[in-house]
Amino acid sequence: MEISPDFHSGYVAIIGRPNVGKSTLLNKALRQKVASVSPRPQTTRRNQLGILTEEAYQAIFVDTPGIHQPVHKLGEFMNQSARDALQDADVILWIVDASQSPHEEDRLVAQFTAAAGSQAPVVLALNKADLSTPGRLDERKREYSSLLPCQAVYIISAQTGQGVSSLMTDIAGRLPPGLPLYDPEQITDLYEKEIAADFIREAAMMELKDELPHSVGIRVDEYHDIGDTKAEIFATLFVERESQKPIVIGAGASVIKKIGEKARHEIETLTGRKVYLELRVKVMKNWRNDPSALRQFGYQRNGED
Ligand SMILES: Nc1nc2c(ncn2[C@@H]2O[C@H](COP(=O)(O)OP(=O)(O)OP(=O)(O)O)[C@@H](O)[C@H]2O)c(=O)[nH]1
Ligand SMILES: [Mg+2]
Repeated sequence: MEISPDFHSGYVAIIGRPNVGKSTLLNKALRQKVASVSPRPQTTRRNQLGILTEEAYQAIFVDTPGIHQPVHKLGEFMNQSARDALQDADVILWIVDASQSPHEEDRLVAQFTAAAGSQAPVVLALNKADLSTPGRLDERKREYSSLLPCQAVYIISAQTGQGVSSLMTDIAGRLPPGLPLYDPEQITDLYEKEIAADFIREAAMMELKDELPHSVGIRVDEYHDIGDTKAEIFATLFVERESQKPIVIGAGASVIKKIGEKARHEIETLTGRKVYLELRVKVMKNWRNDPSALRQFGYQRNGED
């Protein structure tokens, strides 16, 4: 790829409260699914880069966990990850759900962003426009932009793609001049093994109800590529209580089978390989408050052992 002398590159922190569509937008921008998405809040648990290299720019998006009121060490880690992304950002892309008025957590996002003291411009994206009407959107635009000074406001649907290319053009125009920071072929910073763990958790989020999806932690125990066309993956789903184990397994292993099928399909699409996936379920008491368990699941900040 030939790099033009007026190339631009930089980091774009995608921030917002849980469930507003941050990861959906990342996947849409990259035209490929690398980040897990689910209808439940707190799907994303750690920062993930999504690298978009176009002819004139490289935008390094940082998908972050939704900012919320934490009740576990895991939640504190998640909020801190989002704050780290704010520190390093050249552009802050604040996503909100345009089908709803601001929540308490949206105010928390605004506070965190203001407190980060970043010089980076804030671009507000009112997402899920497909669920709203033009009159309502005007009202939401006023409500959200009163929470934090924003340099630009876009109305988008990360799901349908409406408004996404105008938003990308705006962001590209705000990136500082500079050479690409990543190989133009690279799409994300996570290994396939880590994305596989996220896709298994995404499938668990879809299949399980109430608090249970949030109690699940995934460890990929073995990941073997077999030639160029196959992969073999062995993973463990950890739950927090003995009583949760039979629910995750389901009658006749029906639930764990469904989780496995969904996850296998996503991993096959990502890797282009035929995947053999074996899942088992174990209990690790109160792991969301256990620093060593959090490390095992990859929930640790850069530079921390
Ligand atoms: N109708 C509609 N649904 C959307 C849109 N964008 C995202 N969603 C849905 O909203 C839900 C949450 O999407 P995610 O991308 O996981 O949201 P997130 O902000 O990354 O959430 P966390 O990772 O929990 O912080 C999913 O069910 C998406 O399909 C949109 O533009 N329109
Ligand atoms: Mg997410």
